Formats: sequence, structure tokens, C-alpha cells
Amino acid sequence: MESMMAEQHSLLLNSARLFPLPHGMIFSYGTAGFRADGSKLLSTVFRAGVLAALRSLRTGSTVGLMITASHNPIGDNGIKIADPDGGMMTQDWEPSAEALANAPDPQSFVELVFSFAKEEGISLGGERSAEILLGRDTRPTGEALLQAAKQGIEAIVGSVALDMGVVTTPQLHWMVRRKNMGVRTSENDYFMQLSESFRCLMNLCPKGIETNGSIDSRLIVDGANGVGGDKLEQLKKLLLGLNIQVRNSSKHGQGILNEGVGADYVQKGRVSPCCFGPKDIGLRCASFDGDADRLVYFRISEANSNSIDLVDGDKILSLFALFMKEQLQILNKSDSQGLNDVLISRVGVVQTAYANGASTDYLKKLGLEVAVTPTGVKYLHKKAAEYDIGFYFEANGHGTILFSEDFLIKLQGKSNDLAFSNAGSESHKAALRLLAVSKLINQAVGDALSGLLLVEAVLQYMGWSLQNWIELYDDLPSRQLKVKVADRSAVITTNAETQVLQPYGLQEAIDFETGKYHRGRCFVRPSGTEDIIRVYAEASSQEAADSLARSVSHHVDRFLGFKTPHHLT
Ligand code: 16G
Ligand code: MG
Repeated sequence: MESMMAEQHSLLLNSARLFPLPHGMIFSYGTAGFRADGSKLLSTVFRAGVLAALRSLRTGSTVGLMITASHNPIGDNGIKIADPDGGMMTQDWEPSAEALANAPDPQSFVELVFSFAKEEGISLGGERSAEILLGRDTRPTGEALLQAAKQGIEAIVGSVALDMGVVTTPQLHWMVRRKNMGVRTSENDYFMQLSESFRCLMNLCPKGIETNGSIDSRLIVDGANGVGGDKLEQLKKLLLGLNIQVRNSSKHGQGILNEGVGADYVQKGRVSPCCFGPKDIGLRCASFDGDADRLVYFRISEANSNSIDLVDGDKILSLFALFMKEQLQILNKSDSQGLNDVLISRVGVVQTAYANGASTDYLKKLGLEVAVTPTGVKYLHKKAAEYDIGFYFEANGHGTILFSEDFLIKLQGKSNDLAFSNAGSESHKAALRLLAVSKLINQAVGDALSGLLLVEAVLQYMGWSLQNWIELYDDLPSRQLKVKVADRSAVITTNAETQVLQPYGLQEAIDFETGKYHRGRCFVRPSGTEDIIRVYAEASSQEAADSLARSVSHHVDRFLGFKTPHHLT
């Protein structure tokens, strides 16, 4: 036993020596893992590999490591760990992740690993084995970082790294989840599951609507010059009833990842991505981010082909909620006539403070419970998992629909009963649709590919054009600004980031400004991914929203800014 421990100690120490900590950097496990300039991340990724192996040993299950910096510039990269259920690594481990990433030298890193393992009851030295699925996006630093991650994993005796190749973030999360369910995990299985459940939903569209020709089957997708466009090119070969054209896919090789393209660029700037223009006016367009876990739709404006009509995550959420609510109603209506037991379900929606106020009003009018959490998938996902059917979406296009295991068992049972007693009835179809949605929409994390297919199937079901969808409700005008400050950690917020606690007096100033505007709403929060404070304002007119955002930005700058001229963008 002792010699095994000694072997483990020296393996870890020798490997850690190959990855010295870059000078003067501090790494924090932010909203979505570690992020920095890709060339500075070798030690962080090596150490995250070690941590992932510990996580796998601790849980006795497979975990995931994804190398990506999502929508950030191509030179950046990042790493995050996926837990056995396919969700984000438990937040309890984040402080240890940071401590390990910042240990000043190999010796202290190894000591920390051993003491953390002891605290967590993990026995090092080879009694159990760990398994980690590795994925990366298309960034040029990805390959070197992947090797560092492998070395980190292999520095824990008995650990195995399985390289899943270049994948989208949601694919990797999906694979981890499936692996732990003991079912097939290949990329082909992923494509098959999506295309089959999509086909099932399309086949369940009401007859007549399917063929009335009012819905344009053409859809143009901006792949952000990243991995998502490439995967969609593969997936679309399996899809019937859709005419998808992919632009800005990394395989086309011209544009730069996330530069002037992608969901973040489109949603924040409200502009069309590169390679879209007047020729596309009137067409249904969608945009992914660099690792394809965000989805937004848009249309090139008729008046000005540089500007767009944006259909953001809030409206995707609203469309899904409307559709699902209708299916539940159809199902339970037959029940109220005494045919079957009512399928009780707790349905809830989770948003962040960035959700447009008009979307929240709409969801509440649908009779849904709406919860608000801080920004970041890990918060929304956790809350949504409390419901039988939990919808979550950020305005920026991150989101999915979660089904509880219990509910799915009941739903399957009910569908089986109906197949026997009332096959082909509306309620039977509604049960089948709900089951298909649970297979189509990624249960591990928000997924642009599966989200896109669900949007398309729902529009088809409703017989809706993009215009019908846009008219679901009118967004309140809003504006987002960012303010560069000396230290973003000086802003401390509460109530799901809607109120500032520190610096003292800033919230009062925000309230004062907000009070001047009809339907005014404004909040500020430190970004979890950039060194800035974000300002969000909403009001009944665009001028008012702009002016509220500007005046609050000046307050932020006054409280926290550099003493040099401020930067507002
Ligand atoms: C990351 C988060 C996203 C969040 C965004 C906020 C994940 C997978 N991604 O992209 O949920 O909306 O950061 O960025 O959690 P910010 O803190 O810079 O505003
Ligand atoms: Mg992303």
C-alpha cells in the first residue's frame, strides 16, 4: 500500500513539473470553468485533468472534461468538468478546483491533491479506476491542451482518458450522461437520437398543416466558424422535411471563430453575422455560438439589412412552454372526462434577470411558475431540475427542458395505456409528442442542435412562420452596456443579481435613475467571464432604455472606475 502511495506521489510530482504555473496569473473557476488566453492554460488544464480523475474516483462514475472558451475570441481557451449526470461539476468542488489551479509549485500542488483526496475519502494508489471523457472545440490551442489534460488524468494511477475528439460542448455532456446510464454514447448515437425523435415529432404534426406550404422549410444557420456548423452539416443528412443551409462552418475554413459571427455577437449587438445580407431578407435564420450550446434565431430587417429582428432565448423558451403546455392540456383533458388518471405534473420555468420583462409576463399569463436565478447554466439547471418539467433559458440562448425520471416513467406508462385503450387519439399523440421532446432536447445541458430541431418541429406543429413566432409578444426595449473597472469583485449582488449590496450607495443611485422611466428596470453585475461590470436596462422606449443604461453606467464608473477616462462600450 505504502509503495503504491509512493508511486502515486512521484508520478504526480514528475508530471506536474512538466506544467509550471505561468507567472503572475490567478485562475478562477468562473461561470463556466477556467478561461484565459489559450497559451497560458497548460498547467490549469493539466491540473483540471487531475481533478477530473479525482471526481471520477469520488463518484465512482465517468466524468467529462471539455476544452472550450465558447463564444470568446479564438485565442482564448478554457476547461470545465462535467459531472456524472452530464451537468456542470458540483459547485462544492469549485474552491478546491481553484486552489489546485493556483498552487504555486508542483510540490504544493501534490500536497494539496493528497490532502483534498483524504478530505473527500478518495483512496489514491490504484484500487479503483477513473474514467474521463475528453472533448474539445476547434480552437488551435485545443490539441496541446488536450494532451495536457490527458497527462493530468494519467497522473492519477488507474485513470483512463477517452478522447471523444472535436465535439460540441453539449455532445460531450450528453456522452457523459449516457455513459453513466449504461447506454451507447458515440457521436453517431447522438445523431440518431436527435434525428429519430425529430422525425417522430414531425410525423405527429396535425395533418394539413404539414403540407399547406405556408411554412418555409428553408433555414439558414450561422455556425460561428466553429464546431456546431460542422456537426449540423453531418446531422442534416439524416433529417427529412427541413432544408438547412449552413454558413460559417469551420470546415469552410474562411472566417475566424466567433469573429463577427455567432450567437453572442448576434444577440448582444443585434446585428447580422458575417455572410448574411439583403439576399436573406425574410428568411428564417439561426445562429450558434462557438461550442454550440447557445441558439438564437433572427431575421434580416427589411428596412435595413444590417439590422435584425432578434428571436432570443426568451422567445425560444416561450415557444417551447406554449407547445408543452398545450400537450399537457390535451393529455389531461381526456382524463377529466374520466378516461384515465390525471397526469399530475409540476411545471416551472427558470430565467435570469436578463430575461425580457415581456417574456416573463407572457409565461406568467400561460399560468406557469417563473423562478429567477443568477446568471450561468449551473444555477438555472439546478433550479429547473426541481420540477417534473423544468424549462430554463437565458436570453443569450442557453437553455433546455428537463424531465424528472418519475414523470417520464408515468408518462411512458400513460402512453402505453393509451396505445391500448385509445390508440391514435389526440391524447395518445400528445403523450407521444412529450416523450419525443424528452428524447430530442438534451437532458444534460442546453444544446443548440437539439434546440434548433425542437423549434423547427414546434413551428411546423403550430403551422407558424417566423413572423407568427415573433408576434408571440413584443419585447420591451432594452440595452446592455459594459463598464471597465479596476476591480469587478468590488460589486457584490443579491436577489439573483437584481440588487447591489456593495459598493454601498450604488443601488440607491440605480433606483433613483430607474424611477425616472416608465416600465424602467435596471441592474448591474460583475461578468463571470470578462473583467467588466455589465449593465442591463429596460424601459418602454428604446431611447429610455439607452438613456437609463448610460446613466447607470456613469454611476458604476463613478463608484468603481479607473481614474483615467472611462470606457463604455
Ligand atoms: C457563460 C455561461 C452562460 C452565461 C455567461 C455569462 C455556461 C455554460 N455559460 O457563457 O450561462 O450566461 O457565461 O457571461 O454556464 P458573463 O458573466 O460574462 O455575463
Ligand atoms: Mg457556449
